[in-house]
Amino acid sequence: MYFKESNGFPETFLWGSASAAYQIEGAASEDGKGVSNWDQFVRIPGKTFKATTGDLAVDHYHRFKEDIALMAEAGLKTYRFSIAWTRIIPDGNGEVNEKGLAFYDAIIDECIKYGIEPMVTVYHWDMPQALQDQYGGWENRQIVKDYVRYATTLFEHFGDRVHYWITMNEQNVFTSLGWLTGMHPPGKVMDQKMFYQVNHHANMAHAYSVLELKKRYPDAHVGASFAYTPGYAWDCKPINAMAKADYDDLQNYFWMDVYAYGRYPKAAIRYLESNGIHIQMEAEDQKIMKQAAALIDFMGVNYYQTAAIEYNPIDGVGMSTEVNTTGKKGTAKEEGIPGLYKKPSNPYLEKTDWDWTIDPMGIRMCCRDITSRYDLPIVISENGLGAFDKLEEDNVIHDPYRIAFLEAHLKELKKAIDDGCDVWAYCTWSFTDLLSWLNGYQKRYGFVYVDREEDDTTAKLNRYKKDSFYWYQNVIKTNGKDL
Ligand code: BGP
Repeated sequence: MYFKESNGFPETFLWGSASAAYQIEGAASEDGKGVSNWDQFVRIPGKTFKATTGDLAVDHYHRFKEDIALMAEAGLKTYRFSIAWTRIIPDGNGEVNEKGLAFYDAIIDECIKYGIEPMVTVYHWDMPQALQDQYGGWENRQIVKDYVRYATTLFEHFGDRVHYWITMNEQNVFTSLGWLTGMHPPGKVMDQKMFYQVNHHANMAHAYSVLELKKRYPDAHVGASFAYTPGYAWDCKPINAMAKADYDDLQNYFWMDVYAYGRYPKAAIRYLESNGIHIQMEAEDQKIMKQAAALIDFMGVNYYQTAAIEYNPIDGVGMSTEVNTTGKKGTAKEEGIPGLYKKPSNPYLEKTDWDWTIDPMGIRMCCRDITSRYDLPIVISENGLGAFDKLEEDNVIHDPYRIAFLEAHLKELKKAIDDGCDVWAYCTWSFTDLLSWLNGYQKRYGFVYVDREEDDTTAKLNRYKKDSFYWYQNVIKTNGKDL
């Protein structure tokens, strides 16, 4: 829709940036931290670009004061970060580690000192390896109890100062990559039954923790962050429009409907059952899912790209177990689900060097769809551009491509707000450069350059502000008025 005048961003808008513990902290075995599934998985040859690990990452563990001071200089209103379960309960379900709590106390207090609202992700993929070894981690229903105990420990300890909580980061991604494509731990390939079961356990872990949080802090704001890739029907052939409906039910609403309505989409469940996949539920599950759905305050959206959706014949392409992790454009492969849909390359959109489509309008599509379907407030919990950056003489970094990317997305987000979407926050991915799970350190996202490459031994770890730092600083200062 078109509006003659824009109301712009609300005065209370939370301009922010996001990170995740494994990607930023380092200090992998300090102060009692336990081993996570990622600490272990990255050691399997061939899993990550140039065998990178988060052992050192960008050493945020020791440099968080410097990093948060830079956030304050940029004017951030919120900082979204995740807590490493292995720092709080090193073996997943045993003793609580006071030093772990103290580390996040210090981060939270540092944020508050500068008037930055801490936004905490309970789980951003790094599960204690001990739980994998004890009972198979997410594959066992026991994880729900252990997760809820861990989450409740956080709510009780930090809930007096943290008003925004994200239970799960991209549940759709860690389950799909963990049990379908094998690219994330535990590295299982096309174990469809387990994938849906694991996902259900994650739904219950989310739901029970929402209830525990609201018992203690009824005014806390809580949601989950969904990796939302809106789909466009390839053309106006009805079969492609139906493929898009299938895609939405199985790839998007399969998660968002659970968070917002407490139920799975009917057509998706019918499809799974007709393929012999029956999600095992306990008697109370549906009731608990609904109770949690009634209590969530926002839909968290990690938005990076859109997909074109075309009908895929029964003998068509399957899921790809390879992705472009090198930054050599054009190396990603088409993928899909035979008999339902596939995702051909969209000829109308540019792509990043890692073959992610660049589609600013997609962020508005996300907001519009969530508003129409769920009428929930929205937190954009991630959005950003992974790119090669160059540190030049005098330690300057010119990244006009990142500024153009973010600016175009913010213009569309502003339109979404004019459309009536209740958007509370926008977090860029990321603030400093950090480790990209599978793509090493060369795929950079930050406003602040971190002087390191793949090899830990040559890492200098100095922080340098990129041009985009100053650009974002001005956007925040003017509350997006100049966009
Ligand atoms: C999201 C994750 C983030 C981050 C981001 C960029 O899926 O929540 O943790 O990594 O994507 O992805 P990548 O590092 O693969 O480029």
